[in-house]
Amino acid sequence: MRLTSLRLHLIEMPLRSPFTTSFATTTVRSCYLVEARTRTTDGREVTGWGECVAMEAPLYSPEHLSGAVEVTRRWLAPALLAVEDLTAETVAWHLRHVVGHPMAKAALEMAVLDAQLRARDVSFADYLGAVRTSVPSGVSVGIQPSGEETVRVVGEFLDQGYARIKLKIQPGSDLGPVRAVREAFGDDLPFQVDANAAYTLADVGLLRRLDEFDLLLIEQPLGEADLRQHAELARQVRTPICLDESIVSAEVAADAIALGATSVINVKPGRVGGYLEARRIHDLARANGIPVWCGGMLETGVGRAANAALAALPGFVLPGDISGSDRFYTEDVTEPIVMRDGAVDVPTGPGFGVEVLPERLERFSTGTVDLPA
Ligand code: NPQ
Ligand code: MG
Repeated sequence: MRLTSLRLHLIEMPLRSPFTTSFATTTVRSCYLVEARTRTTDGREVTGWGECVAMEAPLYSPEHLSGAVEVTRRWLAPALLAVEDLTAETVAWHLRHVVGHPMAKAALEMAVLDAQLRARDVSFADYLGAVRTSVPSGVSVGIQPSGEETVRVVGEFLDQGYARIKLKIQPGSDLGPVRAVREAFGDDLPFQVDANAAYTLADVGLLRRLDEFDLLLIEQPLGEADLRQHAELARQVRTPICLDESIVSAEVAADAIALGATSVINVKPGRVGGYLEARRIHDLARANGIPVWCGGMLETGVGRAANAALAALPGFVLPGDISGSDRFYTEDVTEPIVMRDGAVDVPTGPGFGVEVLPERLERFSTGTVDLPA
C-alpha cells in the first residue's frame, strides 16, 4: 500500500475523577489519534487509525505529546510518505534511523496496521493469532487521601465486577492502604501494586514488608534504568517484581529476564514502539516462562480495542489494565469498550474493530496537523 496522507487529531478528554500516581495527578487525558489515508495496490482508498499514548509531560517516560507531534511532522511522517510499497511489518524498519520516540512510532505503525487489516478484511485478533474471545479486566486505582477512602474506591470497582485490583503506591502511601484493602476484601482478592519508580534500594526494608500481603506482584518499584538493582531487590523480597517503564524493547526485556530483574512483564505497545514489538516481547517471555499482562495508558477506545486483541494471545495469563472506557471517561471517541463480569470482549471486526465517531472527535478536538503539510 501507499500512505497518501496523515492527519493527527489532537484531543483532550476529561477524566471522570482525578487519577493520582507517584509522578502526577491527571484530570484530563491529552493525546492524539493518527488518521492514515492509504491507497492499496489495486487502487482502493482505505483509512486506518492509531493512537499516541505519550503524556502531556515527560513524567512517565522521556516522550511527551508536543514532542511526539514534532518528531512525527519533521522525521517520521516524511520517511513513511516516501515509501512506494509500505506494509505495517516494515514501518519500524523504515523509521529505524530515528532514535527513540517509541510512542510516536507506535501510533504510526498502528494506523498503517489498521488500514492494512481493513483492506484485507481481517481482524487484529485473527492477525495476531488470538486464542480468546474475551479477556479478564483489571483496574488501576489511584492514590487516595486515606486508607478508608482507598477501601471505598476499591469496593466500588469490585462491585462493578473488576477481576483484579492494582493500587498505586508511593512513599507514605503504601503499607497503610495496602493493609486496609487486604483486611477489607480478604486474602483471595487478586491484588497488586504499582510504584511507578518511586522507591530506591534504600527502601528494601519497607518493600520487604509488603511481602506479608501476598500481592500478585509489585510493579516498577525502582527507576526505569535500574535493571541490576531490580535483580538485587528480587533476591531480597518474596513479592514478584513486574517491570513496566523499564521494558522499552524486546532486547531490554531479554536483558531483564536474564538478569532476574523481572519475573512478570507489563506489556504496553506504545512504550515499546508498537504492537509488533509487543508481540515479540510476548513470544520472548513465553519462551522463558515469564507471564505477561497488558498494561494501560488511559487509551481511548481505539487503543483499548487493540489492547484487548493483544491480551488474547496465549502468554497474557494475568488480567490487564484493560478496563471499560467508563473507568476514565464519561464519553469515548468510539462506541464504549464495555467491561462486563470482569471481562472485555475481543473485537471481531476488520482492523481494530472500532469506528472513530466524527462528532465525538469534533467535541474533544483541540486541533489537527495534516502531513504532508
Ligand atoms: C502504569 N497506567 O501502569 C500507567 C501509569 C499512568 C493505568 O496505571 C495519562 C496517560 C495519565 C497515561 C497516568 C496505569 C497516566 C498515564 C498513569 C499512565 O504505570
Ligand atoms: Mg505501571
